[in-house]
Amino acid sequence: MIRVHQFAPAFGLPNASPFCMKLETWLRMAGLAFELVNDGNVLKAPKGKLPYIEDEGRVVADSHFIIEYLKTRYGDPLDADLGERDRALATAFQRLIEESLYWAVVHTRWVMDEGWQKTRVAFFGALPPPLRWLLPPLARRGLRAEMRGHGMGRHSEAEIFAIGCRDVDALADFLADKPFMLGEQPRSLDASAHAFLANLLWAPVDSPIQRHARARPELEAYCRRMKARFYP
Ligand SMILES: N[C@@H](CCC(=O)N[C@@H](CS)C(=O)NCC(=O)O)C(=O)O
Repeated sequence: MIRVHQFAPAFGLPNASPFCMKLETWLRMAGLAFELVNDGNVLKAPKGKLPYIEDEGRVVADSHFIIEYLKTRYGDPLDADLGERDRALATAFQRLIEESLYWAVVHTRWVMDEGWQKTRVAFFGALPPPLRWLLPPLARRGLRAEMRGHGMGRHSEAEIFAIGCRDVDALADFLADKPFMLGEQPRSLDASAHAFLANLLWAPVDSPIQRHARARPELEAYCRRMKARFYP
Protein backbone atom coordinates (compact mmCIF):
# COMPACT_ATOMS: atom_id res chain seq x y z
CA MET A 1 0.00 0.00 0.00
CA ILE A 2 1.26 3.48 -0.88
CA ARG A 3 1.68 5.55 2.31
CA VAL A 4 1.34 9.30 1.76
CA HIS A 5 2.96 11.53 4.39
CA GLN A 6 1.25 14.90 4.43
CA PHE A 7 -0.18 17.65 6.61
CA ALA A 8 -3.53 17.10 8.34
CA PRO A 9 -6.59 18.49 6.51
CA ALA A 10 -7.43 22.12 7.30
CA PHE A 11 -9.52 25.05 6.03
CA GLY A 12 -12.32 22.56 5.22
CA LEU A 13 -10.20 21.24 2.33
CA PRO A 14 -8.68 17.79 1.85
CA ASN A 15 -5.43 19.63 2.50
CA ALA A 16 -4.41 23.25 3.05
CA SER A 17 -1.08 22.34 1.43
CA PRO A 18 -1.88 22.46 -2.29
CA PHE A 19 1.03 20.10 -3.03
CA CYS A 20 -0.42 17.49 -0.65
CA MET A 21 -3.90 17.97 -2.07
CA LYS A 22 -2.49 17.67 -5.60
CA LEU A 23 -1.00 14.27 -4.80
CA GLU A 24 -4.15 12.96 -3.10
CA THR A 25 -6.22 14.20 -6.06
CA TRP A 26 -3.87 12.50 -8.52
CA LEU A 27 -4.01 9.20 -6.62
CA ARG A 28 -7.81 9.33 -6.67
CA MET A 29 -7.81 10.18 -10.38
CA ALA A 30 -5.41 7.31 -11.14
CA GLY A 31 -7.52 4.90 -9.06
CA LEU A 32 -4.60 3.75 -6.88
CA ALA A 33 -5.11 2.55 -3.31
CA PHE A 34 -3.28 4.64 -0.72
CA GLU A 35 -3.12 5.39 2.97
CA LEU A 36 -2.82 8.95 4.29
CA VAL A 37 -0.42 9.57 7.17
CA ASN A 38 -1.29 13.04 8.42
CA ASP A 39 1.82 13.42 10.58
CA GLY A 40 2.90 16.79 9.15
CA ASN A 41 6.46 15.88 10.01
CA VAL A 42 8.76 17.82 7.67
CA LEU A 43 11.77 16.76 9.75
CA LYS A 44 11.37 13.19 8.48
CA ALA A 45 10.72 14.30 4.88
CA PRO A 46 13.72 13.61 2.59
CA LYS A 47 13.55 17.12 1.11
CA GLY A 48 12.22 18.86 4.23
CA LYS A 49 8.83 19.36 2.55
CA LEU A 50 5.60 17.42 2.23
CA PRO A 51 4.27 15.31 0.64
CA TYR A 52 6.49 12.26 0.39
CA ILE A 53 5.53 8.61 -0.02
CA GLU A 54 6.67 5.17 1.05
CA ASP A 55 5.95 2.38 -1.38
CA GLU A 56 7.30 -1.14 -0.92
CA GLY A 57 10.31 0.12 1.02
CA ARG A 58 11.03 2.95 -1.40
CA VAL A 59 10.78 6.57 -0.25
CA VAL A 60 10.02 9.23 -2.87
CA ALA A 61 9.75 12.97 -2.20
CA ASP A 62 8.18 15.86 -4.11
CA SER A 63 4.72 15.62 -5.71
CA HIS A 64 6.16 15.81 -9.24
CA PHE A 65 8.71 13.04 -8.76
CA ILE A 66 6.20 10.96 -6.79
CA ILE A 67 3.75 11.09 -9.69
CA GLU A 68 6.52 10.28 -12.19
CA TYR A 69 7.52 7.30 -10.02
CA LEU A 70 3.93 6.08 -9.69
CA LYS A 71 3.37 6.36 -13.45
CA THR A 72 6.44 4.22 -14.07
CA ARG A 73 5.54 1.72 -11.36
CA TYR A 74 1.76 1.37 -11.86
CA GLY A 75 1.06 2.75 -15.34
CA ASP A 76 -0.16 6.07 -16.65
CA PRO A 77 -3.92 5.97 -17.26
CA LEU A 78 -4.24 9.78 -17.25
CA ASP A 79 -1.57 11.03 -19.65
CA ALA A 80 -0.31 8.06 -21.70
CA ASP A 81 -2.13 9.17 -24.85
CA LEU A 82 -1.35 12.90 -24.58
CA GLY A 83 0.22 14.45 -27.67
CA GLU A 84 3.39 16.55 -27.56
CA ARG A 85 1.55 19.88 -27.71
CA ASP A 86 -0.67 19.00 -24.76
CA ARG A 87 2.35 17.72 -22.81
CA ALA A 88 4.09 21.05 -23.42
CA LEU A 89 0.99 22.98 -22.32
CA ALA A 90 0.63 20.80 -19.22
CA THR A 91 4.25 21.46 -18.25
CA ALA A 92 3.90 25.22 -18.78
CA PHE A 93 0.66 25.50 -16.80
CA GLN A 94 1.96 23.30 -14.02
CA ARG A 95 4.95 25.63 -13.65
CA LEU A 96 2.65 28.67 -13.65
CA ILE A 97 0.51 27.12 -10.91
CA GLU A 98 3.28 25.70 -8.74
CA GLU A 99 6.13 28.15 -9.24
CA SER A 100 4.27 31.44 -9.61
CA LEU A 101 0.64 31.42 -8.40
CA TYR A 102 1.60 29.29 -5.39
CA TRP A 103 4.06 31.89 -4.09
CA ALA A 104 1.61 34.74 -4.59
CA VAL A 105 -0.93 32.81 -2.50
CA VAL A 106 1.73 31.99 0.11
CA HIS A 107 2.11 35.75 0.52
CA THR A 108 -1.60 36.09 1.31
CA ARG A 109 -1.44 33.28 3.90
CA TRP A 110 1.89 33.74 5.60
CA VAL A 111 2.90 37.39 5.15
CA MET A 112 -0.35 39.41 5.19
CA ASP A 113 -1.38 39.77 8.84
CA GLU A 114 -5.06 38.93 8.25
CA GLY A 115 -4.25 35.72 6.38
CA TRP A 116 -1.57 34.79 8.90
CA GLN A 117 -4.13 34.76 11.76
CA LYS A 118 -6.06 32.06 9.86
CA THR A 119 -2.96 30.16 8.75
CA ARG A 120 -1.51 30.10 12.28
CA VAL A 121 -4.63 28.48 13.71
CA ALA A 122 -5.12 26.07 10.80
CA PHE A 123 -1.53 24.79 10.76
CA PHE A 124 -0.46 25.05 14.39
CA GLY A 125 -3.67 25.30 16.43
CA ALA A 126 -3.74 21.58 17.26
CA LEU A 127 -0.16 21.49 18.63
CA PRO A 128 0.31 21.23 22.40
CA PRO A 129 1.70 24.27 24.20
CA PRO A 130 4.41 25.55 24.16
CA LEU A 131 4.93 24.36 20.52
CA ARG A 132 1.65 26.06 19.57
CA TRP A 133 3.23 29.43 20.50
CA LEU A 134 6.89 28.79 19.65
CA LEU A 135 6.64 27.23 16.19
CA PRO A 136 4.40 29.71 14.30
CA PRO A 137 6.77 32.72 14.38
CA LEU A 138 9.71 30.49 13.40
CA ALA A 139 7.77 28.95 10.53
CA ARG A 140 6.57 32.37 9.38
CA ARG A 141 10.15 33.69 9.38
CA GLY A 142 11.21 30.62 7.37
CA LEU A 143 8.48 31.20 4.79
CA ARG A 144 9.43 34.87 4.43
CA ALA A 145 13.04 33.80 3.80
CA GLU A 146 11.89 31.24 1.22
CA MET A 147 9.81 33.90 -0.50
CA ARG A 148 12.82 36.19 -0.76
CA GLY A 149 14.95 33.30 -2.04
CA HIS A 150 12.37 32.49 -4.68
CA GLY A 151 12.15 36.14 -5.69
CA MET A 152 8.41 36.66 -5.14
CA GLY A 153 9.17 38.09 -1.70
CA ARG A 154 11.19 40.92 -3.24
CA HIS A 155 8.15 42.40 -5.00
CA SER A 156 5.77 44.96 -3.51
CA GLU A 157 2.41 43.65 -2.35
CA ALA A 158 0.69 45.35 -5.31
CA GLU A 159 3.10 43.60 -7.69
CA ILE A 160 2.47 40.22 -6.04
CA PHE A 161 -1.29 40.70 -6.39
CA ALA A 162 -0.84 41.66 -10.05
CA ILE A 163 1.21 38.50 -10.71
CA GLY A 164 -1.35 36.29 -8.94
CA CYS A 165 -4.32 37.85 -10.75
CA ARG A 166 -2.58 37.49 -14.13
CA ASP A 167 -1.93 33.80 -13.39
CA VAL A 168 -5.60 33.34 -12.44
CA ASP A 169 -6.69 34.97 -15.70
CA ALA A 170 -4.37 32.75 -17.72
CA LEU A 171 -5.87 29.65 -16.09
CA ALA A 172 -9.46 30.82 -16.49
CA ASP A 173 -8.97 31.94 -20.11
CA PHE A 174 -7.26 28.67 -21.02
CA LEU A 175 -9.89 26.55 -19.26
CA ALA A 176 -12.72 28.60 -20.82
CA ASP A 177 -15.73 26.32 -21.33
CA LYS A 178 -13.80 23.03 -21.39
CA PRO A 179 -14.70 20.53 -18.65
CA PHE A 180 -11.03 19.91 -17.83
CA MET A 181 -7.83 21.86 -18.44
CA LEU A 182 -6.81 19.95 -21.55
CA GLY A 183 -10.26 19.09 -22.87
CA GLU A 184 -12.84 16.39 -22.33
CA GLN A 185 -10.64 14.05 -20.25
CA PRO A 186 -9.16 14.75 -16.82
CA ARG A 187 -5.35 14.67 -16.95
CA SER A 188 -2.56 14.93 -14.36
CA LEU A 189 -2.53 18.70 -14.88
CA ASP A 190 -6.04 18.78 -13.39
CA ALA A 191 -4.74 17.36 -10.10
CA SER A 192 -2.51 20.39 -9.81
CA ALA A 193 -5.03 22.94 -11.14
CA HIS A 194 -7.81 21.66 -8.88
CA ALA A 195 -5.69 21.52 -5.72
CA PHE A 196 -4.25 25.01 -6.11
CA LEU A 197 -7.48 26.64 -7.33
CA ALA A 198 -9.61 25.02 -4.60
CA ASN A 199 -7.06 26.25 -2.07
CA LEU A 200 -7.33 29.74 -3.51
CA LEU A 201 -11.12 29.85 -3.92
CA TRP A 202 -12.25 27.99 -0.81
CA ALA A 203 -9.70 28.67 1.94
CA PRO A 204 -11.02 31.38 4.28
CA VAL A 205 -8.21 33.78 3.37
CA ASP A 206 -9.50 36.93 1.75
CA SER A 207 -7.18 38.71 -0.72
CA PRO A 208 -7.40 40.56 -4.02
CA ILE A 209 -6.20 37.35 -5.73
CA GLN A 210 -9.00 35.32 -4.15
CA ARG A 211 -11.58 37.96 -5.07
CA HIS A 212 -10.23 37.98 -8.62
CA ALA A 213 -10.53 34.18 -8.85
CA ARG A 214 -14.03 34.24 -7.38
CA ALA A 215 -15.04 36.67 -10.11
CA ARG A 216 -14.30 33.96 -12.71
CA PRO A 217 -17.27 31.54 -12.44
CA GLU A 218 -15.63 29.01 -14.75
CA LEU A 219 -13.01 28.36 -12.06
CA GLU A 220 -15.60 27.70 -9.36
CA ALA A 221 -17.54 25.42 -11.72
CA TYR A 222 -14.34 23.57 -12.60
CA CYS A 223 -13.41 22.96 -8.94
CA ARG A 224 -16.93 21.77 -8.17
CA ARG A 225 -16.77 19.39 -11.16
CA MET A 226 -13.42 17.96 -9.99
CA LYS A 227 -14.66 17.65 -6.41
CA ALA A 228 -17.87 15.88 -7.42
CA ARG A 229 -15.96 13.41 -9.59
CA PHE A 230 -12.92 12.66 -7.43
CA TYR A 231 -14.08 13.45 -3.88
CA PRO A 232 -17.62 12.03 -4.03
N1 LIG B 1 8.02 20.88 -4.98
C1 LIG B 1 7.41 20.30 -3.80
C2 LIG B 1 6.85 21.43 -2.95
C3 LIG B 1 6.24 20.92 -1.63
C4 LIG B 1 6.00 22.06 -0.66
O1 LIG B 1 6.34 23.22 -0.90
N2 LIG B 1 5.41 21.70 0.48
C5 LIG B 1 5.19 22.66 1.52
C6 LIG B 1 3.72 22.70 1.92
S1 LIG B 1 2.71 23.40 0.65
C7 LIG B 1 5.98 22.27 2.76
O2 LIG B 1 6.10 21.11 3.06
N3 LIG B 1 6.50 23.25 3.47
C8 LIG B 1 7.17 22.99 4.70
C9 LIG B 1 8.38 23.84 4.87
O3 LIG B 1 8.76 24.56 3.93
O4 LIG B 1 8.95 23.79 5.97
C10 LIG B 1 6.34 19.31 -4.22
O5 LIG B 1 5.88 19.35 -5.38
O6 LIG B 1 5.99 18.41 -3.44
